[in-house]
Amino acid sequence: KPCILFGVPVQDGAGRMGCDMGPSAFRTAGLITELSGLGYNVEDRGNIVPTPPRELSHPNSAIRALPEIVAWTEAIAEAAYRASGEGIPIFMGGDHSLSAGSMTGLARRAATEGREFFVLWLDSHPDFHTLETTTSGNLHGVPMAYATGRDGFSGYFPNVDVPVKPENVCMMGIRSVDPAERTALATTGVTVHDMRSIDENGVGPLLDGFLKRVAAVDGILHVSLDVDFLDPGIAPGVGTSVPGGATFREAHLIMEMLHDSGLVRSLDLVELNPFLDERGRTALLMVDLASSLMGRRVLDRPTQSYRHT
Ligand code: DIR
Ligand code: MN
Ligand code: MN
Ligand code: MN
Repeated sequence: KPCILFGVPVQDGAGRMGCDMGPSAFRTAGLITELSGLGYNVEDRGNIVPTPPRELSHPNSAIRALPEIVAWTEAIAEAAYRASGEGIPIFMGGDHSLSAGSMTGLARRAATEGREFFVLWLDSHPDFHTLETTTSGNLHGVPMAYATGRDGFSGYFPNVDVPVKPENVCMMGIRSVDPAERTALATTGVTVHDMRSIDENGVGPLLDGFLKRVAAVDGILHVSLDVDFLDPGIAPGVGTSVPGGATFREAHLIMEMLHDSGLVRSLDLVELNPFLDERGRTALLMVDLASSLMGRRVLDRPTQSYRHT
């Protein structure tokens, strides 16, 4: 299957500017060459253009850039739905609000194919605010709540025809949760492996359990990788870094296991802020991780088979 790349230079969902340079940084860091080198047919479809924004306002006056993010979500969801019928879409962000579009577009694709849809969410944040509960007003904090069909988005965001089932979502790396998110997570079926859980169990066994669940029902898997999943020591190029993140090897092990599973159908690379990066090192690391996910390996070795039988 071809890799279909989209730049998504959205930055209005984040609290500071710079994510609009993300797609350029991914291209400059060599993502296309890396994927081609792995044997993929790579199509860079350029940058997504949002639909024209409409006037929209919400009673929560903290919310910033609602019309713009709604416009992005419409365009991204459509691109995600179409491209996932032809290949493996990779969304080069852009802030994490883009996942409102990618997840809902992919969920619709899965439903079209009669397949169960799963999301692996690699982030220090759950991004589980609704429009009512966000206090920062930054809409990169809401995509998971939106895609799982939580209340309060209708009349603002596009209707979610096919919500993501919370019990099909696995979050890893979580270490910054706002009070309203904590309450909501406690009563939904989302699996949350916070950093403590990673410390206690290791990423391998935690991810293995999730991949087995996906494979058992022949599901399709979307991976959403936020730069701030990684420890700020190795990934400084992000506006919302949180100490105590995933190490280089934890992140690569996850990517390698994902590749071996053969279950991944689409990928978001989000929150890269090249203005905050150090000579491109975060961009290069993200490209490295994407390459691992797409099949780069050090040695051939027997792999755990997750294939549905
Ligand atoms: C915080 C930070 N929970 C908020 N969120 C994100 O603003 O709602 N930072 N996504 O990257
Ligand atoms: Mn995020
Ligand atoms: Mn985050
Ligand atoms: Mn069967």
